[in-house]
Amino acid sequence: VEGTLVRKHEWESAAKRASNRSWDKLYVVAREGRMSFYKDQKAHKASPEQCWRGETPLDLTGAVVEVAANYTKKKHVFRLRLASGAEFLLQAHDDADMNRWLEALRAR
Ligand code: I3P
Repeated sequence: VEGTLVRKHEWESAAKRASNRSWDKLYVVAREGRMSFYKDQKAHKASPEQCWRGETPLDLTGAVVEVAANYTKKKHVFRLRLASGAEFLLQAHDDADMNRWLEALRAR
């Protein structure tokens, strides 16, 4: 699954709040148990191995996704919690788009 999402990093690990907490609009590709972020679709096509800001792709093994019901500042936001304890909020385009991501990420 791939597409544009707006991302906020909330937790580095279960005990450490993320330091960079701004929302970033990114192109997201989830496949083969990994989630990678790119500046835009063009950047992904040009060099799929080179992620945004040199980030390492997220390991989705054991990851959990849920609608971020307690986050009320934005709509269509879901939470991604990794096995490492890291946590992200991801804002989809609309509810249908959010459900598409939730289904795809749960189906892995
Ligand atoms: C963050 C930015 C986020 C905000 C976050 C801020 O500041 O304003 O939008 O999260 O609040 O720290 P900066 O852009 O300077 O990094 P919300 O949109 O959820 O309020 P937070 O630290 O309370 O998470």
